[in-house]
Amino acid sequence: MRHKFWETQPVGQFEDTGDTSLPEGPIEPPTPLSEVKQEPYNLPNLYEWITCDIDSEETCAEVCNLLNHNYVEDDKNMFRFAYSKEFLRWALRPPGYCKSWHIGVRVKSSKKLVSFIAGVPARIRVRDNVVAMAEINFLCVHKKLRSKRLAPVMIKEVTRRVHLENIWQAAYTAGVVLPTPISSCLYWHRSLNPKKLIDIGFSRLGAGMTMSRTIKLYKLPDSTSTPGFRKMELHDVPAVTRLLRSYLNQFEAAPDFDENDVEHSFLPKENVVDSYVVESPESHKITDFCSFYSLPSSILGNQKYSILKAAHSFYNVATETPLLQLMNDVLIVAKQKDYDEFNALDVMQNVTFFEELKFVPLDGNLHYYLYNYRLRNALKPMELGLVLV
Ligand code: NHW
Ligand code: MG
Repeated sequence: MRHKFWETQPVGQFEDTGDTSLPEGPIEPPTPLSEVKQEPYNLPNLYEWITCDIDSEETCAEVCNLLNHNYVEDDKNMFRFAYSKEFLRWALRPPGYCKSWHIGVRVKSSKKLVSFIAGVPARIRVRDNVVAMAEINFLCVHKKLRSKRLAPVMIKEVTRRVHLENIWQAAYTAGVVLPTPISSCLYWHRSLNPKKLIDIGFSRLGAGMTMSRTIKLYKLPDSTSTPGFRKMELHDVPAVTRLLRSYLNQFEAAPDFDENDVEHSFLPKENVVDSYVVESPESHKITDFCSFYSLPSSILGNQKYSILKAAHSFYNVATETPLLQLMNDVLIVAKQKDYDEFNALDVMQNVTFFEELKFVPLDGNLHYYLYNYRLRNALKPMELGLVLV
């Protein structure tokens, strides 16, 4: 398949796959800042660029509204991601975030928001190198403007604005195959509320299973089992940062978190992100950590239910508690918080608990990409220590 846009970009090209003579690292060197294009790319005449002020209640609601009607759907168009304003604010304002990387396109006459793309800064270690990157997310073009080559303009504009901050690499994920994934991962899913999931057509009764046997199969204990398992608090930030840094070291690509990042990304926020630690009852040391973020979907065209509450596994570190037991406790708290399902990618050590904890694979991959950074060969999901929201 030809990729008229992506073939022009500094990304791994399909024909170079397996060419071990090419070096790892940046594909193109940085351009002198004075040579970075100063004006925005051209848009068709009816449209204009805006920088979206996510602090503004009104603008944040507009972005949410665009995404909630036009963002990612499943392949049968039964569900569509439904981001909350609180979630967007959290995802788009990490330490050091850049307002100019929150980019919208409006219709000049009506001021209607019709497209969005966002970047946030992140330090990502790839093998031995910590690289300043942008994480790109929330690329969305209104359904009525699809297939008109607006997406490449959005991507070029965010690239330009990232370059203006002297950053030359980016990381992103997508369900579609583009040149060229650094890794291709699978989502696994664990039913928490099987009756609802079956009622809305998300899952089906297994062969020879009744509803009551299914409910029994997925039943979880009422309370967690690990002594010292509790919600993460502000004073845990240094200990959690140490746990994460030493754990993530083993992966080929992973974020380089500092305490500011950890406070922002993991301190619990109602309906956005939840994190738990295990504090040893004897030594009071923080020995284990686990977290998930909240990403509901709208259920399209169902009379009885409108929202599917999904928890997504984020980062987990087990040093004393077995990972399986820690994740079982996470499932228990997710169930207590009324989530309908729990999702996890097959990254890091997640495959070690999937079967035992009754996860099943979903169809469709999530592909990881780097912009302007070549890897000699694709990574196995278990070599990847990176989860983007
Ligand atoms: S993935 C979620 C993307 N969003 C959705 O799926 C929402 C629903 N879909 C849409 O809104 C997470 C549209 O279908 C979109 C495409 C906007 C997806 N990534 O305008 P045209 C992210 O947000 C290429 C990258 O006609 P359209 C990550 C496609 O291959 N490229 O299509 C975002 C083709 O190029 P090709 C994608 O359907 C990462 C061209 O766009 C893509 O009206 C962005 C067609 O454009 C995707 N998900 O709009 C990259 N989907 O070469 C960041 C399609 O094949 C790179 N395309 O001809 C780094 C930048 C920063 C660098 C800094 C140094
Ligand atoms: Mg288009």
